[in-house]
Amino acid sequence: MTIHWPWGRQKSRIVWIDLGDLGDLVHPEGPHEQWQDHGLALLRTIMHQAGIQTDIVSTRAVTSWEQLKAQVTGYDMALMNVRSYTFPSGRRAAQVFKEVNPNGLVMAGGMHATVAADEMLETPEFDKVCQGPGEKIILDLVRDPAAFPRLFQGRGAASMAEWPMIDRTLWPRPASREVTRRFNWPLEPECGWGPGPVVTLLTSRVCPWQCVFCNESSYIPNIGRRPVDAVIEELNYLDDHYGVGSFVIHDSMFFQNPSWLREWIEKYPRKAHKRWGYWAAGRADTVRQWPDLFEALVRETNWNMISIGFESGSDRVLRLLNKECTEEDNNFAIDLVNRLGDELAAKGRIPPRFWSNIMLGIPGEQPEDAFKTMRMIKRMKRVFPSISYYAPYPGSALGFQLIAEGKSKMSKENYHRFPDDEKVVGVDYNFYRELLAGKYDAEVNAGLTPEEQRRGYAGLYAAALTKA
Ligand code: B12
Ligand code: SF4
Repeated sequence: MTIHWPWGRQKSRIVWIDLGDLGDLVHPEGPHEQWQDHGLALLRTIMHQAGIQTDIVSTRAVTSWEQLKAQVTGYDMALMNVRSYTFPSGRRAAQVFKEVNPNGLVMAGGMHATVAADEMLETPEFDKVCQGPGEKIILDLVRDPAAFPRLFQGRGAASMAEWPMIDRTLWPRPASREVTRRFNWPLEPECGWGPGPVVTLLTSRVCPWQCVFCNESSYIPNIGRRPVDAVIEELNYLDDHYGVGSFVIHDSMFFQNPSWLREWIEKYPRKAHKRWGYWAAGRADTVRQWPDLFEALVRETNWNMISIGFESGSDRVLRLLNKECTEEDNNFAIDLVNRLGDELAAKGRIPPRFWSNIMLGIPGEQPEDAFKTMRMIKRMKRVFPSISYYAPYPGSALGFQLIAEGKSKMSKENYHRFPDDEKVVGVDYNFYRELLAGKYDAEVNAGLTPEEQRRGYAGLYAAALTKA
């Protein structure tokens, strides 16, 4: 039996290995690598409720593979949720696990297993690889792994209404005093979007659009949305137990399904202990399609961090991306949020701000397209720009195409790239570095008002590059 801090004595023969870069829960570089994994929490909750106890370790809570080795010694089974950006740490963790438990089984599922099974199968340490959702299969799998072939299809619930409320105490703990102090475990830390303690939650799982850099609907099966009442009950429960400061709705697309949203507008202000502000995602075209619904969400439910996947300010690139949004849609959403922000700020309320997702370095993008994108960001009065160089992830149509053409620079060793890494062959990254450093401000500022021109100082946009 091994004893390892901070989880204490080994209690089970099964261990979940939470994935991410070494040290992310010891001395994180930024807030987003501290978010917890809902796939892991859901499956672990289901197991514990069925009487199958598990332990947890995390590659994020150690600073070397040797430390992990000591923590995983003595287990019969390891379970992991592998996404493309955690594939390198998942693969390494599987190897470490096998070194110390040669007869132990490693069972992995998750997005990378779903979209890049070939890479999972090339790694001999993965004994079982589950594609797709795992909630209806996890118990059978751990009870009788031998009944499953090496690669198999998972089974999901028809609706998120069937999911249990996740037990957040099953998440890994922050692993240094400094991080523990501000983490609010088992809730999550502030990241600048709203006051802590922060709750992350999901109300829906799949987005029906088909943007070529994402197209989740082609690999995440449809599943009914979580009932509004269950979302509010969970928030109230967490408030009773830990105190809630604000929350983050991790849905890929919150602003869909108008009847659900109307029910949310009707019930959340009335039934929740407080009208906590929250972060959630939408699209510019649907903001334009349902402006009244959007305004009501902002005004009545305190949707004050509005994540929009603008991606580009150029119609030409938006078409290349099959974004199905236009420059006009983007401008409509920007004008509306600017106006609403002014109005709410004048009343002393927290004005809504954009979390604006932007991609640069999209294959086929011309300098003028990129200038338009930067110009678009400057039209936003209140914005956190989240800029990344386009990354060809497997699973997406464009990602698969570039991988097949040999143009992806993302590798098994380094899927999870840093923002300023080069990701696609043939893209002039030097141009983008100079653009973000302000070299082309004259071109970007053309046609903008003096106030808009002043927004964003040299370096701000470079600093806004996110890990991707
Ligand atoms: C929330 C979220 C985030 C959050 C938090 C991530 C976290 N710590 O969990 C944040 C905002 C930080 C984030 C960031 C990014 N994300 Co993200 N994210 C999501 C999102 C919207 C939800 C994830 C989730 O909780 N799903 C719900 C749970 C229940 O599902 P699940 O984890 O997949 O688990 C299920 C199955 O996979 C399976 N399963 C999982 N593990 C196991 C294990 C076993 C043994 C078995 C049998 C089954 C099984 O069963 C589970 C239940 O059904 C997904 C899209 C989506 N709708 O899933 C994208 C997604 C995972 N992200 C993605 C990407 C690309 C990113 C970024 C790189 C984006 C960017 N360019 O910046 C960054 C990278 C972050 C980083 N640097 O670390 C991609 C991953 C693509 C891929 N091929 O892996 C997705 C799929 C979105 C997309 N279509 O592009 N993300
Ligand atoms: S990028 Fe956004 S809108 Fe497009 S498919 Fe993905 S989640 Fe949906």
